[in-house]
Amino acid sequence: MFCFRHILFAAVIAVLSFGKVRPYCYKSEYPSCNLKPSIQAYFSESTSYSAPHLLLEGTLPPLRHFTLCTWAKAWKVSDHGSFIFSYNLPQIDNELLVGVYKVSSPYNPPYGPPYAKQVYELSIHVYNQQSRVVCRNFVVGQWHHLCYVWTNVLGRNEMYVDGIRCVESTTKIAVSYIIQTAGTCVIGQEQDAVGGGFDPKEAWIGEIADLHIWNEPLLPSQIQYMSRCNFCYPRGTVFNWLREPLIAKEVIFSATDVCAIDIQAQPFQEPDQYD
Ligand SMILES: [Ca+2]
Repeated sequence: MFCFRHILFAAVIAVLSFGKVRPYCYKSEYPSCNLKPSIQAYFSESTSYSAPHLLLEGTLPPLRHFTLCTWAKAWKVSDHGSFIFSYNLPQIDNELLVGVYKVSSPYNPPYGPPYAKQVYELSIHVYNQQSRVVCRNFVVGQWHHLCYVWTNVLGRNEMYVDGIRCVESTTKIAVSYIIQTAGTCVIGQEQDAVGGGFDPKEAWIGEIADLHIWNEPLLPSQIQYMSRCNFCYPRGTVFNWLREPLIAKEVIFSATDVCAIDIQAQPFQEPDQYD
């Protein structure tokens, strides 16, 4: 016959068992586990000045800080910049813009011998002020987890490839600025007008999956965690991939192979950043 003590004991056992089988989470306040990236968007090379792109129907709230993270595979990167996410206001070009640049000149690092491989830079614009930084583990034709972090506190910003911060110093931008709301978000093209003014030389050519934006600077440990495909991390607080209404023009959606391998069976290995 059950009594209160039996019920309490069963409840304790149930809680302990549940704790054992739950996937590992970065923090207990992030209960959204098993959110494996499922859909990727493919942006083909185009000579058109209007496509391909995703136009979001929503806007961003005012932002004193942000973190934008996405999985991205580039098939070609331009020395004009290949842009992933563009946010424009009628009166302000490049209110928030992130992308990747091909460095056209030979790269001489501040220490060590000249770098022989093709080098790429990640780039953030806020309020049309730009910060670029060399990220030596970025490679064309491979999936990478890219993160862009900016705060208006002294205009600090950081960029990450596969959970590793691009180590050279960045330019402080948009000190004390608050990114304005009521702008227009475009994925895969760089706006020079609201919702348009695209240039094919600045388009993203490749795949994008699981793009999220948070209204806070995430910690390096959180970013590294996300880059490891543990499928249990906070979703974007101000933009959540394919959860917002959008208009797609000449973009091909398909199931993604990002994080297709169970990372628990494939221990994470840091890319060799200094080879
Ligand atoms: Ca622009």
